[in-house]
Amino acid sequence: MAAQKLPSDFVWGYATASYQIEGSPDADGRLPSIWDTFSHKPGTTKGGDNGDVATDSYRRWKEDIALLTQYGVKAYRFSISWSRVIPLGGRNDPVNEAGIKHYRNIIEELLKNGITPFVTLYHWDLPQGLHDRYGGWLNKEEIVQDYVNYAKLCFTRYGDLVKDWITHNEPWCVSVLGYATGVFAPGHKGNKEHWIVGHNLILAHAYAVKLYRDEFKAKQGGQIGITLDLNWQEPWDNSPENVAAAQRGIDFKLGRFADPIYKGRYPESVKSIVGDRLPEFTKEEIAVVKGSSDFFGLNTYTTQLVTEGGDQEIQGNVKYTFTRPDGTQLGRQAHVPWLQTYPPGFRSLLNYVWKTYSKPVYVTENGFPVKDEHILPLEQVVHDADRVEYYDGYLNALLKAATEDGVPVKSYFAWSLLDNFEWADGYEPRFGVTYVDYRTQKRTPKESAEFVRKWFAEHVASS
Ligand code: GBH
Repeated sequence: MAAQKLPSDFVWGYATASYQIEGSPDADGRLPSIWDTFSHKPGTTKGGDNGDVATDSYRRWKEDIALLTQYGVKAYRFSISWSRVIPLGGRNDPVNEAGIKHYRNIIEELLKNGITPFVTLYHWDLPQGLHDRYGGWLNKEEIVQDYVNYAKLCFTRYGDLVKDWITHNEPWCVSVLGYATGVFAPGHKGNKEHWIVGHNLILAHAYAVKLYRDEFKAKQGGQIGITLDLNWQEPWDNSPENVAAAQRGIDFKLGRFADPIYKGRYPESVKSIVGDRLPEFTKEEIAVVKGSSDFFGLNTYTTQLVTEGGDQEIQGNVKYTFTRPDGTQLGRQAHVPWLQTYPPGFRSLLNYVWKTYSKPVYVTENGFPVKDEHILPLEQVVHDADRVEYYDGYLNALLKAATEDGVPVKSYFAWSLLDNFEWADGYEPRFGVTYVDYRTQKRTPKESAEFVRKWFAEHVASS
């Protein structure tokens, strides 16, 4: 029997995000986003790094698309910098034609090369103007209208060519890391604001989807959804407390966004712990929120072993570890402390998402930063065996979920096309299948790029 394959319409490629690759923060009328402000504040990022230059992709975008072509991809997921197309951000602020043209050029060049654009509207770079004017994501009345206005501009200007839209990337990171732990922009801390921000992100998403469905979908024929993040949470052992803890951990990380969007309500475990700090949806709002995603966009990198206990409300009062009961580690350690390679967890997660939310699953990010890659000589960096091992494991887990378990997985976007600005961790962790020399901006493919190309050539059925 021939090996099982993914269907011929399976979509694969690489993902990036505007602030992590573009640089040129002042070019052609762009104004600052909250990430410009945050990363320029001392003590916020490793080594004081910021996105001022990044991979210089605002200027080198054609070179980047040539890499995508060389890597044989079918699709490319990138995000639009809101601050380039509406520099001050708001519905009564001027739109910036130069910024609009930039993404139009990229979209046209992708299509010319047979690459399908998957466009993320919001990958964390809120125009600073909106944060200053009314508190940004904290202000429901204003931010929902301004976000919908921004989305409308994108649908209007690009929707003839773009058929796959993602409203938000990882609202958990925006709310929890931005407003609870404060390690991401805008750097707020506390246990109340992040529930408000998360709630407003859901509403902004839902009203943008409603607009797309009411005014664009029939004519443009595309789809629109949201990307949520979850690293699989596996009970540390099969004790009932730890099994329950893992589910509660999943509710706090994923369910707090996915349950309203796919089922029309917050999880009970979240409601009972958070109480009246959790905002409520009105009847009209929840009617818009429920069912507001055509697919399930999923970013995932690793698996955590979960035990009951701890006082971290943001993670549902559970504890995470990579150390198994027998003292061994779950998998290979990446450069970042939060990531170990564990393909079976990916397969479990894909099954969980499909079983729980019954939507086709688009994997929109998955990848691995090799330990110490930033200090290795280039001759060694290009032999990125640990990254190849990771993709080999995760892609075969996806294949099994799709062909043996029957999960309708529709896409796989590896993170990332290039090494890039890894937020608060600066330029040290390198997630790219392409090495970037940050002094010269020279791009060099690593072996993983060829591995991924070949894997899909062999595992997607020909049409
Ligand atoms: C994704 O975030 C992002 O979408 C992408 O931009 C990013 O470059 C990529 O993954 C790789 O990280 O403060 O304890 O949460 C993944 C979520 C958020 C996981 C930050 C690690 C840092 C540790 N990441 N988090 S913590």
